[in-house]
Amino acid sequence: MAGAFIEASCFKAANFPPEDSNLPEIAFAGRSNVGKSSLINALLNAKLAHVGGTPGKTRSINFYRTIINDINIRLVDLPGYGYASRSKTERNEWLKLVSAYISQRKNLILTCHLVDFRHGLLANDKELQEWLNNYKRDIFVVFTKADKIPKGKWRGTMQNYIMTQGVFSVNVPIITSTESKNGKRAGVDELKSFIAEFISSKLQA
Ligand SMILES: Nc1nc2c(ncn2[C@@H]2O[C@H](COP(=O)(O)OP(=O)(O)OP(=O)(O)O)[C@@H](O)[C@H]2O)c(=O)[nH]1
Ligand SMILES: [Mg+2]
Repeated sequence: MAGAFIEASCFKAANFPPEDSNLPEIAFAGRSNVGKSSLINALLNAKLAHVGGTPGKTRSINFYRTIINDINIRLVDLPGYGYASRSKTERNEWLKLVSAYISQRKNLILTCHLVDFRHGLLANDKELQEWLNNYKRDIFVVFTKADKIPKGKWRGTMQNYIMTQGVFSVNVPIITSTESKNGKRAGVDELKSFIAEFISSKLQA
C-alpha cells in the first residue's frame, strides 16, 4: 500500500467523510488494546494511528486512505470496547458513534474483528459478532499478538477456537503479529492480500 494519509478523525457521525462508492471501507473492530491501531499502521506501512499502552487510546472513528492493488480504499479504526475503567456515559458515547457507523455506512464492505490470540472470543466479542450479524455485515476474524504464543501452538490454538467458540468469519481467520521478527510481521502480508481479493470480488459482484 502506498500514499497513506489520515482523512478524518470523528467524534460524531455528522463528521464522517462523504460516502463515495469508489472508496470501499474496511473497518477494524475489537476490544481495547487488542492491537487495532498497530495493525492498521502495519497495513499502511506508516505510523499514522496512535498506539497506546493503556486501553481506550482510540476514542474517535479514524478514517485512513490508502491504495491497494490500484484501488483507493479507506481503513477505518473503530474505538475499542470492554475496558473496565469506562463510565456509563463513555459507554453510551461509544455505542452511539459505533452503531451510527455500523448500521448506516454504505461504503463498509468488511469488518475485520481483531481478537487477542491468547484469549480467543470473550463475551463482548461474541456480542459484537451478533451485532454485526444483525446488520448483515461481513466479518473477518484476525487474531492478534501471536508473538505471545509459541509458533508450534498456533494451528492447534486456532483450531480449538474455531471448534469451540462458534466464530463467525467469511474465511479462515488470519493469525497476525505486529512485532517484527527478522523484519517480517506475521500475517500482515496475508491480510493485505485477503483485503485486496475481498474488495475485488465485491466490486465484480
Ligand atoms: N506483543 C505485541 N504487542 C502488540 C501487538 N500489537 C499491538 N501491541 C501492543 O498492544 C498495545 C495496544 O495496541 P493498540 O494498537 O494501541 O491497540 P488498540 O486496539 O488500537 O487499542 P484502543 O485504541 O485502546 O482500542 C500497545 O502497547 C501495542 O504496542 C502485537 O502484535 N504483539
Ligand atoms: Mg487504537
